[in-house]
Formats: sequence, C-alpha cells, structure tokens
Amino acid sequence: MNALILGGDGYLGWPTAMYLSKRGHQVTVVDNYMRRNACTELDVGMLYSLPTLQERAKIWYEKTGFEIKVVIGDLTCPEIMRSLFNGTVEYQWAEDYSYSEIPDTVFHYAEQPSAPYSLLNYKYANKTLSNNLLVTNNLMFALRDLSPKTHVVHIGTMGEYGTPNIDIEEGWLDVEHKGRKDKFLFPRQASSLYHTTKIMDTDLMWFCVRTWGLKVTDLMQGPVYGLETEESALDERLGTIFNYDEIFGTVINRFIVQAVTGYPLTVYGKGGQTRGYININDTLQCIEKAALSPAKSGELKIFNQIMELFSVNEIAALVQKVGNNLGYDVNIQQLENPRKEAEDHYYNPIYQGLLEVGVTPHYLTEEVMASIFKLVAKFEKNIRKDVIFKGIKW
Ligand code: USQ
Repeated sequence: MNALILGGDGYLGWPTAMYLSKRGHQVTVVDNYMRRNACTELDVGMLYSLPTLQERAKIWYEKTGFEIKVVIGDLTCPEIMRSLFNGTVEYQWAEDYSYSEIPDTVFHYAEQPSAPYSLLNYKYANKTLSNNLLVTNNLMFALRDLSPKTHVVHIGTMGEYGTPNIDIEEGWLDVEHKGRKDKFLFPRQASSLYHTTKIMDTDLMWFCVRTWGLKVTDLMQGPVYGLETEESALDERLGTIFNYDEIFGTVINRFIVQAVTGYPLTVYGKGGQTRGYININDTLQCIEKAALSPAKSGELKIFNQIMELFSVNEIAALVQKVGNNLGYDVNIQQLENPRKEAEDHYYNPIYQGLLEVGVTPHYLTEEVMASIFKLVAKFEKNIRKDVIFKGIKW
C-alpha cells in the first residue's frame, strides 16, 4: 500500500503510521497539530510530553530503517489537500525527498474527536464543524478531481447511531414500507455535536461515492482504550498522545488514571450507558484489514468497529477490582451526568464484518487492564487531578 494518513499525529494516527510502516507499506503522515495545540490551549494536561512529528519519524527511522514521510499542514486548506494527490506535496521530513507517489489508500483521522470539546461553547462548536466537514469535503473533491481510484478508510463512530431501541446493523438498514423495499443508511441520531459532525461526514461521503464513484470504507468505532502497541514499545519516545482529562480522555483510559492517582472513578449519572469498546491494537488490525479488502468504485462499505460491550458501571467495577488487586484503593463516585444521554437503554449492535475479514479480537481481561495500569503508573507523578473533572455541560 501507498498509505496517506490524515491526522497522523493523533491518538490513532501515529500508531497507525508505525503499524503500517512496520508491515512494509509506504507511509506519509499529515497533521497540523490541532489536537496537541488544543491540549495546550485548554491546559488539559497529558500523561507525558511528545516529540514533534518530525522527531517521531526520525526516531522511527533510526530504530527500524523504515521511512514515514511527514507533512505539516492544515487540511481544511484545499490546496494542501490537493498537493497530496497532484505531486506538489512539500515534506517537512523524509528520509528520501526525491520522490512522492500518489496514495492508493487514505486513512482519514483528521478530525476533532471530542464530544465535550464540541460543546464547550459556540466557538469550539464552530471549530469542530468547520474542521471535520471541510477536511472531509476537501478530501472528496481532491479524489474526484485527481485520484478517484484511491480508497478512503475513514474512522466514523458508533455514536452516530445513538442508542436506538432496535438492533444496530452495520451501517445499512433494509426497509419495507407500504409493500415496497429499499436499503438506506441506518438511522442516525447522535448525542453530541462532535458525533453529529460524523453523521454529516457519512452523508457527505455517501453523496460523493454514489455521485462520483469514489471508494470509501467507514469504520464505526467505539471508544478506544490502551496506550502501548508493538511498535511504540520499541522506544518510550514513540508513545501515542495519551489524555485522561475530561475533554480528550476516553472513559476506560480515564478511569485507570483516576485509580492510579487515587481520584474516585467519575461515573456519570446512573452508569447504565453502554458502548462498544475496542483495544488500540485491534483498531490497528481493523484498519489494515479494511484497507486490504477495499470498497469498490461507487461503494460505501460500513463496519461496526467494536469488540465487546460494557456499561460505565461495568467498567468502573472492573477498574476497581483490578486496581484493588494491584494495591490501589479505588473508589467509585456517581456524579450528576453533565451530558444529555440515555443512562439506561437497549443496546444491541451487530459487529461481524471485521471478524469476517480476518480480525482477531483482543478483549479487556483483568490481565490486559492490569498491564495498562502498570504503564500508566510509570507516569504517576505527571497526573494532574485538576483536569479530571470540570463538568462541561451539554
Ligand atoms: N463517561 C463517564 N464518566 C467519565 C467519562 C465518560 O461516565 O468520566 C461516560 C460517558 O457519559 C459516555 C461513556 O462514558 O456515556 C463514553 O464516554 P467517552 O468520553 O469515553 O466517549 P465519547 O464521548 O462517546 O467519545 C469517544 C471518543 C470519540 C469516539 C467515541 C466512540 O472521544 O472520538 O467517536 O468515543 S462512541 O462512544 O461509540 O461514539
């Protein structure tokens, strides 16, 4: 594969770059440091600081001999997006600057990923809308005009579907109405503005796919947990960005950090909110397998990218059990829910497609959770309690 990763500095983008590079794919990453800059601007704290993307690529090259080319640029600018497909790209770092190839696969992660960020106030709402939709739109037009055979693997979210009182299919729903049948995108009703931008992405991409014959796979992913991958274990400086704050931290990662630092686990509301979760290592497997069996021209392929279901209460109980076994005194605190979401609901998503293309799932066992505890504990002195809960309301 000649892989282009949009958002290559992020929690999933950088591990994806190393994973694909290690497996012999050519890799270019693009990022404008939006996520890092937001962390600095909002003073959310991070578990550890990170080298720049150029430094990361250099360390990767020194350690493995594999090149990850780096472009620093804002993909809401159409010219920067188009430069990636018309041979005029400018690299900020490459081991070999002498050539550039048009990517056959684009991994699109270049989005503002936080629900609380999108609802901080109207300015952050606008930033989320404009970043997420303009990047996707610029990508669609660049492909239509310059490289329509390139396959896009986009990270969507299970949150697009919300929590309907019926089973959630993989992307599509067959509907029979007044004696006639048709197939539609599964109904979507998100519970944050961020998640709503992902619905808008799906609609935008589906329009472009059916109108211009583009090839897109959209992966409806649940909250991801974990911090180490086989590749990041090579060198401490290759670790991914890891947040545990209310804005950018996802719930399992947050609870483990809270347990390590002696902060009661922040269960929002009744804690019956159920989601599909996935280990960061399984995300990597999924995106490679999805890329290796691409959508056809004019096809929008959708997979639900989750491995197992948990309620918030179940996660809190598991973190408490594992933490207590490791000698931490873990308490659980039920807080008034700052979000507007169902706290007690039916949840039955289908998630077979990725298993059928060869993904081997890893589950959140006590051993897996204990290994994350041990990694987090190495950075215990960096944990800031003041960023754990601020109560950003919907
Ligand atoms: N929650 C708590 N306590 C906390 C943090 C979260 O009870 O301290 C609850 C939330 O209210 C929610 C659930 O845990 O019901 C998951 O919250 P989260 O912050 O881990 O995940 P979410 O806001 O849904 O967003 C994350 C990622 C996002 C991705 C999404 C997948 O930030 O990029 O799209 O997971 S999904 O949830 O399936 O939509």
